[in-house]
Amino acid sequence: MLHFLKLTAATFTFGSLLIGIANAETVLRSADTHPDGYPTVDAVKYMGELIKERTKGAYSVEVYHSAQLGEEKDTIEQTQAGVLDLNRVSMGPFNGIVPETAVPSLPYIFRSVEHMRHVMDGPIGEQILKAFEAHNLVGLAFYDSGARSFYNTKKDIASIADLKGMKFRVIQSDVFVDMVNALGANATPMAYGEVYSALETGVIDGAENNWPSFESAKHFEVAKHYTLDQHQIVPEVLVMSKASWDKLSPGDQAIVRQAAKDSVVKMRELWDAQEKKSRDIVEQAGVKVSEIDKQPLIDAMKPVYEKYLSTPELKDLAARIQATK
Ligand code: GTR
Repeated sequence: MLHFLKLTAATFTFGSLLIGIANAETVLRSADTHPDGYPTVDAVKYMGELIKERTKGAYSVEVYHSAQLGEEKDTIEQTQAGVLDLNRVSMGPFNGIVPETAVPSLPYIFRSVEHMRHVMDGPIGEQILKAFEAHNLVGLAFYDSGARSFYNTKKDIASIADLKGMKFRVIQSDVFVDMVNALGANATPMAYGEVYSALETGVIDGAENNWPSFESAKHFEVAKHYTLDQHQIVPEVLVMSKASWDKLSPGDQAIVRQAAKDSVVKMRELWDAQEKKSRDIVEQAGVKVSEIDKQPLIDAMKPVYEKYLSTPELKDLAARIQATK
């Protein structure tokens, strides 16, 4: 009785606290390779706040940034195995797992970041998110990653011929490997966390990425030549482990899905600002940016398209992306 009275008093006095105790909070663990403050990290944190608010404290999200839980290939496996609840990664490392992700990863498939946003926000994006389900994952949302371009420690690159024989690190994906090799350069697939020292020691001549990654991973300290070839506009993806998803009630699943979608809007604001900031930082640090005629690079991608658009379904997906205004 006394206990009951105490509890009742606590309900009045510490109502919100009691809700927290009654609905013991479940913390969803999320991985990201980028440092704290990077747009993807902040967007997932923002999603976590929305989830916490909308589930009345039953669920929250903890982002393990800076590759604390491992490199992307490892965290993908952990998410598939249900060891990790959420994961924000590039689509690149998914290319060998979810064949549909190879299509938006194809070089020059998107005409611009606006085109990519439009495609991924529509039915094509939904179709690709759904494709993760066959691989023990639930696709929640796509984030931005701007355009990826080559950078190197050796020289300014003014034409496709200058790329010949150069060694570039790429994401651990055959699409990326084939792209670099089709340009006459040599691809070295490697985990993101190893790139800085590989550039510094000369194991590779260069790598390729967007402005915020080039800047935040400090690659610009060693690679002073950036070529604006913008070969890929590969979206980032936020996935949930199917095992973690199945533990949620249908109502909470809807909350998580919506919070992920809402975080996309926030992410894009953060992204647009970060791209400008990062480009300024690297240019001020002495990085030389050069333009290049993209057409020869686009032409060189024909065999890569043929290889990855290997089924009528994948061909159709590519055609629908290209036909989207
Ligand atoms: C970044 C992307 C990361 C990671 C990295 C890489 O643009 O945001 O998730 O994939 O590229 O090149 O490994």
